[in-house]
Amino acid sequence: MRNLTQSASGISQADHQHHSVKTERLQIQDLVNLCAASEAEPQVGSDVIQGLTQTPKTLPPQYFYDDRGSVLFEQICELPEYYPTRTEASILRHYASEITGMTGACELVELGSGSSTKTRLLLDAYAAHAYPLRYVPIDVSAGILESSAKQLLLDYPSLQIQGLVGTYELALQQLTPTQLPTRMIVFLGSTLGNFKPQECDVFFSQIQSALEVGEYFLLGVDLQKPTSLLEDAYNDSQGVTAEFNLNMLKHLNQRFEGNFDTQLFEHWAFYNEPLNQIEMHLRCLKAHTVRLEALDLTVKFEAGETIMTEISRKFDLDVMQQELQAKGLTSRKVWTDPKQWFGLILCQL
Ligand code: AVI
Repeated sequence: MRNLTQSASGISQADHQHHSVKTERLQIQDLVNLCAASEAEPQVGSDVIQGLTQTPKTLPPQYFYDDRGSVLFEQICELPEYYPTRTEASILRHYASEITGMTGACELVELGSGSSTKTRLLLDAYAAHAYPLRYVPIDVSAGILESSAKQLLLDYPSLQIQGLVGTYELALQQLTPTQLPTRMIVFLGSTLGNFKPQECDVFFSQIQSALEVGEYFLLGVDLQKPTSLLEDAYNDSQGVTAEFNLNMLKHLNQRFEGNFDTQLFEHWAFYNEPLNQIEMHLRCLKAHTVRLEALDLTVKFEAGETIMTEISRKFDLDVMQQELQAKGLTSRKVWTDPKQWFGLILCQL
């Protein structure tokens, strides 16, 4: 893979045009700009055009995560109603030593690394086994990836980090062979739940292709539970989830020269029981027209019309293990919390 920086010489360097950074222990490569430059991704915004011109309207959830959206998501994770983050963290706290003991010395690759908070539990466990520490965080937000990586370097003096800014698909294709005995791709937070079944299938195939035989995949999944608990988690009393949802429109304005007025939309989230999924929408309050100049797109909205911005599927552990097995990913062990609200599955190719 092409490296965007010139030389290391032990001094921090930043190439602001490409957001790439390199020091002796930290390297960050911006796959988004690499690909835009090589025209590997010529259709930027075509997903927005497609989503807003169909009925009912949709927008892809990846547009939540500009720098502001990533900060809001971190706030969601701290909310009293939003149980997934703390439940998954409690499982990791209990079982990180067992998980890392099962993999042995291992490079950690994390998809959607964000603030890397839960990853620390795994890094601590690898450090406790006196294993070398190598971490490959992958995130679409350069800002959060860089700031988290720098903090990790301060806290783990022997840690080596190779960050990748880009989509999971791009990053998984770019993984170079690990220098450690094995590798574990980690996908926490039940972000898998934001994929439609067909996308999930494609994603598992990408994981399978990125791993060598014997390497690991650690998956965190939110489990099915009573509707009221689920709906509270996506309709928090402080309105952070509502702001997170509406921020997508601000992101589109900034990214595609748009004129969405967030005052003309409201947050709406509910649990679709037959499909076992939370659905998040933006509901239009008044008929109006929106223009996205950079996409040469004009969109008409009726009062009451909705844009679906996210699904968040809730899983069954047995079914999930069967789906993983169908891709050659054999479940080695499963851990849950006492209420069985969340599950962690360790699989091996
Ligand atoms: C990132 N993902 C797993 C979150 C979820 O719960 O589906 C995103 C989120 N949307 C609203 N709150 C949190």
